[in-house]
Amino acid sequence: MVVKLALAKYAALAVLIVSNAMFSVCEETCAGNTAAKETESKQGSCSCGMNREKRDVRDSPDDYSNMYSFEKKNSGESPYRRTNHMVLIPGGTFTMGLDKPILPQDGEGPARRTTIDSFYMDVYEVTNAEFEYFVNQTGYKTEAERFGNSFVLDYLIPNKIQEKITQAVASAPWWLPVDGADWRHPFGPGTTIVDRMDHPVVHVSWNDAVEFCKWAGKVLPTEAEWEYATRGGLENKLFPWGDDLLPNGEHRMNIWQGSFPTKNTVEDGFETTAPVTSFPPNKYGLYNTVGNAWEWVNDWYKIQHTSDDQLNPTGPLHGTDRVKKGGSYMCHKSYCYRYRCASRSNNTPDSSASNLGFRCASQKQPSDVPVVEHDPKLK
Ligand SMILES: [Ca+2]
Ligand SMILES: [Ca+2]
Repeated sequence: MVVKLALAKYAALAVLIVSNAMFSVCEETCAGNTAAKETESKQGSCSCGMNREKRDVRDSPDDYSNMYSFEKKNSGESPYRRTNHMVLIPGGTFTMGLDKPILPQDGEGPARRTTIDSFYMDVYEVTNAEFEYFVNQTGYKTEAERFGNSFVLDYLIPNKIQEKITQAVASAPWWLPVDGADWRHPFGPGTTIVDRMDHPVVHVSWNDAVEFCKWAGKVLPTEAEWEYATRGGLENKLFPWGDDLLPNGEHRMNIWQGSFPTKNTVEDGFETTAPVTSFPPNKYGLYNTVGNAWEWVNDWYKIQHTSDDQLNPTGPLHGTDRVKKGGSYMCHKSYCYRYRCASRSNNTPDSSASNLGFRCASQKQPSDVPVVEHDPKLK
């Protein structure tokens, strides 16, 4: 029987044990602080609940990669149109974070002037096609595949699968761990990516994302790089195109319309993930930074920041969770107002879910990767 404890959502110890203790919730983000209590009562659940138990967190991706020796299984070309393009993000100084944070419990503030050197950023979220190409070449198995499960929104799980699930998460009862859910089976066994090869890959952990970027000759962006690139040269705007959610009445990203988590009216055209080429790009030519899939960035997560000026910040030296940015198709303002440039959330590096993906960056001119030009008028 599926156990859902919505009434216990904000219990002090937000750990629900049904059959065995495999999962815990991120108490810090869900519990928040007293100053943020009112906001927090409506927020803080969209990303929690899908942290794995912190039994397998490693301090260094190098430690992790030692577990694998990639085999060159297939050196053929990808049968799909490649979407590994990058764009040069011109260096500059911007205001990172907010002096009046909308979700203070997430560490959105304070604002700090932050200078970023020029770097290259993937134009698109990494797609299923690109990830399959990586897997075909290397034989890589994701953590969800090795753990044997991953988190899926209950609304999207076929009934036959849902009936067998015996665990849920107190802070976010709509997240269910599904045996056999992984990047090839985004909603569980029997589901497929064949009709969504140009959608963002999901069910990839931070560790998986690092391994992909390494294979591609790239790295994960820092949080500051991600936010700088997402803002597209606009200062202090909520979204990559400005402050208006629906400029000229048009949807500009893939989030949730309706009533979360039970009714999605799909006014933006997409119930789950969308092709990574959907919606207009920002002024740096980047697509779907906000919405569609959450995106891992390199930094460890903390919620306290200095207001001092920053130069190419790389985040804390240590931590337990990694930062993710941009929100996803599951975000609704009432529960997860995190589809803004300054929004942030966190998960343990081995966590995975049906709305969490990534894109890569590079500090140097990437080799063997197409670099596209953004409109020079928009510098
Ligand atoms: Ca949508
Ligand atoms: Ca995104």
